[in-house]
Amino acid sequence: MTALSPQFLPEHGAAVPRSVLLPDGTPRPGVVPSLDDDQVVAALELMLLSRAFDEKAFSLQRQGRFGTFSPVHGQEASVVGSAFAVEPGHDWIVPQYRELPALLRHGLPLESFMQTFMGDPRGGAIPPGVNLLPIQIGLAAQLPQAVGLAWGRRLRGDDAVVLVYVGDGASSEGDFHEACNLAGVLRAPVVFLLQNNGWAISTPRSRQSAAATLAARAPGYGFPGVLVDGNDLLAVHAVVAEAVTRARAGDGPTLVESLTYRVGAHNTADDPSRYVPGDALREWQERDPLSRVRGYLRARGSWDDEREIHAAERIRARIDAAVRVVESTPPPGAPALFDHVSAQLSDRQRRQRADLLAQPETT
Ligand SMILES: Cc1ncc(C[n+]2csc(CCOP(=O)(O)OP(=O)(O)O)c2C)c(N)n1
Repeated sequence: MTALSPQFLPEHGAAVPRSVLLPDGTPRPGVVPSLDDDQVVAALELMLLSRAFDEKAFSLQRQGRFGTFSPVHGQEASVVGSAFAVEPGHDWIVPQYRELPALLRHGLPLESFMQTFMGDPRGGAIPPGVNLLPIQIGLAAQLPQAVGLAWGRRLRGDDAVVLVYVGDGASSEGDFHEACNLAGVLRAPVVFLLQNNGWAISTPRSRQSAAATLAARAPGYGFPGVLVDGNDLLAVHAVVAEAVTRARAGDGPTLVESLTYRVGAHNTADDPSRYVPGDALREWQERDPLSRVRGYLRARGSWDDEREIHAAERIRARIDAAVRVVESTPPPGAPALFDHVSAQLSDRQRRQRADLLAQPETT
């Protein structure tokens, strides 16, 4: 039995993805995990934080205290497993917009992320030494930037690797092709983590591409494509770690297709019950990535109910503290709209800023 059998993947074709853990968390015979127990515990706590934050963000959004947010629910193993394969402070992460736990792992304060969604543009400032690009809403625009960043680091003589996230829908954009093509030609040290979560809002994967798998596109660009069970933390970590090793050694890019499922809504403005079939949703709910890691750790004596309760308490306290900090921070004032937009303001922008400052109600 494989961890992700083809019958669970009606719209993904019959290719069998790489897996390490069976759905109950039992390792496949002969597979050596690429993370030790302390690391898996840290990864599980980050997955739990992400799940709790999804709920909090929905609640705050419904109260008018938070903007439009895209939850990670169902994709935690895909995001966290990949993020654990790159080194914070040395490697780079270039997100799409559904990767909060990867950003936290790489050093972004939760408060900064929240500020962005609570209308404070200062949240977009990434602290020095935190190797992240901002979240990207314009689909696939992050990909050419990631390739440029990777190639730039290589030209400067360091061995940093860039991990860039992209959705199945965004992979139909021209920027995806251009980025992969250039990365292959340059042998840029970049790992494309394509999160195939089955949907691009209400457009199913089957309408994105006639290819049996999205990973199958990679050889056309001259580099490997790997299909992995995206609900299997240890499989995602192992596959991305191998791709990072290749990239660091100068052997070029890898396209990793992480097969997962968007169990929740596209975002806080979406109603998936109008288009996601109930039976597919139920099948994927049973494949919960958190339960699989819990099962694995419990069998090794590294997780139990008490640890779960303590982790939940710590997480709740951390999220509540972040909400308090952001909500008690005085707003920056309207002229902040002009800060950090470009290195130097144009004459027109300077005039607009002065006009804004001249208005009595502007703080
Ligand atoms: C260039 C562009 N076109 C359209 C949109 C509107 N849009 C926002 S999210 C989205 C779906 C993206 O799906 P996918 O890349 O699979 O990522 P997911 O949201 O499923 O994680 C679309 C069409 C956009 N943001 N940018």
